[in-house]
Amino acid sequence: MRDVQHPLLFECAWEVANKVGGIHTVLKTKVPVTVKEYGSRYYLMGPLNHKSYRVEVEEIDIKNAIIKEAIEDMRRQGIHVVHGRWLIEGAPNVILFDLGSAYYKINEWKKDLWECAGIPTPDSDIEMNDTVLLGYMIQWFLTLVSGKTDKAIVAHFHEWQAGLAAGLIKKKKIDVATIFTTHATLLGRYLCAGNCDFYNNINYFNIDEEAGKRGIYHRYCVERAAAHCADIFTTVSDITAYEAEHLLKRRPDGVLPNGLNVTKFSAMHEFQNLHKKNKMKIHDFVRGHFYGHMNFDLDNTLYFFTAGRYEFINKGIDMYIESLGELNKRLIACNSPVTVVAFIITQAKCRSYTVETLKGQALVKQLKETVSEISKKIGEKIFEHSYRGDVDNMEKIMDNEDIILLKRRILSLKRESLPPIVTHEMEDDARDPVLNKLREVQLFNNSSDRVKVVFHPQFVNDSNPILGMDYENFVRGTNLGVFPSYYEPWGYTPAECTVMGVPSVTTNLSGFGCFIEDSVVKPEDYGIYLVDRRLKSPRESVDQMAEYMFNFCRKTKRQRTNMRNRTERLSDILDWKRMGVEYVKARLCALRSKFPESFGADETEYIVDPTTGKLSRPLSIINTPTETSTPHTPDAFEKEYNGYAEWLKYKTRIGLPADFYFKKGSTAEKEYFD
Ligand code: 1S3
Repeated sequence: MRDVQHPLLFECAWEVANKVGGIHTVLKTKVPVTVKEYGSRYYLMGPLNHKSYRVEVEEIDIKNAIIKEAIEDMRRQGIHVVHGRWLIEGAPNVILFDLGSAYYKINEWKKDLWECAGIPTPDSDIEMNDTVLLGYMIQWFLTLVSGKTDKAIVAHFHEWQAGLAAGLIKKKKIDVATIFTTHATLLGRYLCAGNCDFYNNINYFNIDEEAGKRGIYHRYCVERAAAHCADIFTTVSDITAYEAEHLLKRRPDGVLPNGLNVTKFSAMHEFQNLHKKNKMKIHDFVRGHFYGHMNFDLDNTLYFFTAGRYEFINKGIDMYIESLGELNKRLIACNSPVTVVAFIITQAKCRSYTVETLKGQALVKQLKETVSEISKKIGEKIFEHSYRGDVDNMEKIMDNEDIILLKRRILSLKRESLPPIVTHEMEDDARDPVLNKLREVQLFNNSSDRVKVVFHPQFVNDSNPILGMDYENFVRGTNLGVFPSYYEPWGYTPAECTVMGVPSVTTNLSGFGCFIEDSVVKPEDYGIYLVDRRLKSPRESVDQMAEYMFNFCRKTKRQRTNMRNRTERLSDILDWKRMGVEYVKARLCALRSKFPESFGADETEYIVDPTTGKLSRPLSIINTPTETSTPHTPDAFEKEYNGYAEWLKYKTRIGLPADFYFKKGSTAEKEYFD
């Protein structure tokens, strides 16, 4: 019998110590709570990224004898494995496999995959080859470890690239409990990006054919196999669970929503100060970008932005631009004193900054320097005159040459052309979807426009020569994040805005949007605006969004400050300390499913409730509430439940703070105690 009280946990993903997208954020921010629960029994595994691993990982000697033996076994067969600590909060163990070092086995493994699972692997798909290499290496390693330990092992795989190993473990009957979490489905992403009416047709797609048409049939096979072979199959949101049920043909056993590692500032006003400070920096950029056309008042300017992968339709960039066009008309019509500068931040095909962009920043910098030199000189002169009591010559205080210099600077700030829309040279300006949409809605940064646009086709970071801010500080300086996604399994961007106290727009087709709709009575009051993209036509959704934005523009400064306070208050519900509980449940279910004999009889009744399809309770020792009323304080809350002491012990074990309690009446609370 395996020791299920002290299991080893291996979490495997392509993005371990290797930043690509959202899964990296999931892993990195979740580490502290998982390390608290598993300590040195927790390992993250993924491919070795030669470019970044030296700064991401500190190589250390392997203390655990079993892990060491397994790694050495593999090394003896020519496999390059890096073992160390990932240099992030929580400093977890990481094991990274150098895919290249196993390339000599690729044909053997591809043949095996075909023979044991009927999954084809076309040579032309390099990502698929890498998936095979990673999957087989992980399976090889876990086979070695499980043969040497009597501890139960849980292997948690994220996304199809890592998921191949889940299928292999099942096929090869390795004694490891597996969880597969998909953060999207391959086909769902492709279908939505193709501008189809995805959700209304989800029942009718001929899946194999659709995957084949897009050249991803083999990848789809891996994803589907992982979903079916894992002991526990999960997704990140209800909406993706629905999609997975239809496209992967297994109903997920549970949903593991994404959390964040929330840093609370000790003083409430601190995040408000950060907003002011960073907004000033954005003002500096705007002064440079709009030089010669600064007919708007920065005190009455609001910054909106959208950011994310360049998936024009999936991420709703199309709808964002259309609504901005609409907002522009409304602000002009009511003669609003407000100007909106709307940023689009993504990673599109582009070259360097345009000369015009760099020139604008340089001119403003020169003017600033000139003014500051002249002010210094004037200050000194005023002091000298005042000190001598010479009040008669005060008016001659500014030298002629200074006046000429200043005039030159002022003249150089004039320009004939309109301020640019895009900050960079685009590789294909004529066919770029953002630029074309802006042309279509005629947002050209005209002086009369109340909505100005800045398309920054590269992600921002603090070494950026024109904005000079990292993403977090940029977000803090803005007023509204706008993410009207059509395809968004979770969507970290609005969640990140929330924990920074920045209001945002999201949709009821995004995992995060649905989660907020489920957990908060009136999200709008907390600065989270939900656009209905389920039941409304695209035109109606655009109108709804324009209306939200227009109303936002009509708020006073004070109202916006209050709203930021309320938005920030929601961050608690997004904290991993709370969200991580779902991962705890999934692991327990996987262990029970794989090793039923290691659990007491009362704990093996069911793994997944066959009627609801939901995961069973993680610990049977916690009984149902004695009363239906839900108390407000943690103490009263916990005392009303039988098994109060057990709940406390459980919280300590998984590292939840003593004052942790579920939100009154929340879905999480109900699921936990029902
Ligand atoms: C996916 O990344 P994406 O932006 O391609 O995974 C993320 C993490 O779970 C999720 O937030 C996002 O919605 C998915 O789409």
